[in-house]
Amino acid sequence: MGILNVTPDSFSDGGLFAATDAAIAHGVALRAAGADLVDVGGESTRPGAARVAPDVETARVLPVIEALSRAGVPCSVDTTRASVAAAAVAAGAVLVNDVSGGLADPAMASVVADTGAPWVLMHWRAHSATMTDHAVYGDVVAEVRDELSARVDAALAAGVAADKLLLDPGLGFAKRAEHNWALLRRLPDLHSLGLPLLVGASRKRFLPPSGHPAGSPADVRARDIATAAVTTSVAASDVWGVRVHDVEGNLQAAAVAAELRGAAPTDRHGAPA
Ligand code: PMM
Repeated sequence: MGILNVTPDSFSDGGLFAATDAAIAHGVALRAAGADLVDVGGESTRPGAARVAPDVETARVLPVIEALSRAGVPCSVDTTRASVAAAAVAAGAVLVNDVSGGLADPAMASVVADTGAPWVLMHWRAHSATMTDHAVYGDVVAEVRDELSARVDAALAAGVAADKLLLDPGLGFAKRAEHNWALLRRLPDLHSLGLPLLVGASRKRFLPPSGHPAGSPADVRARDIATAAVTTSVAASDVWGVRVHDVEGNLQAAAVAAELRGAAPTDRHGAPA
């Protein structure tokens, strides 16, 4: 899954792709680099970020999803809002990536059930403005697993089919570095929930290196190497996907994991080579 943040304040692309045309071009490039899905988001979830109005979020993502879908690029929508998810699926999005796991908007579950779209439930405790206050755990892996399990129960109760659900541990969301590492170390524990897993470590602050000024372009891009290392490791524990900025580098990392597992090599879009 390639990341396309259509947000002027995104920490990872510095707002470079905020303009719709540039965003569409970047989405096409992510697909050409081998992304199975391009994840289009219009609201920054950087720690401390303020929320944007629903109409601003919709105006950022809809034209991009429409254009990419028309061009044959499969898109997901990264949103916690039911109204944005509904409009995005109508515009062609094939999956709803909800970082709140359905907690932020009580209408999300029924919208997802109505559309029949697959739904990523990410582990989440609070909106970005206050999430660092919630980074308190006894056993982080057990708590994330239990809280995700509760979100699955809520989704099923709302009529979403079990085979449409995917889970994500939510690295960096209400989690300090030690929590992120514990989740990566014990990722197989989350397989006990019996659903496909998505992992989003790309360029996050807990990864090395930490030497550059925080948020500088060198700092952000340097973490692509550590991101690829994480991908090799999680691919070995059989995750469904990784959400990344550098599609090409992470495909190479996944290819290494496939060789080490003795799995059949796949082409860039996942079909047997
Ligand atoms: N991380 C971010 C945004 N959306 N979605 C999922 N499913 N998992 C994540 O870890 C995740 C996400 C924040 O990262 P970004 O600002 O680089 O997009």
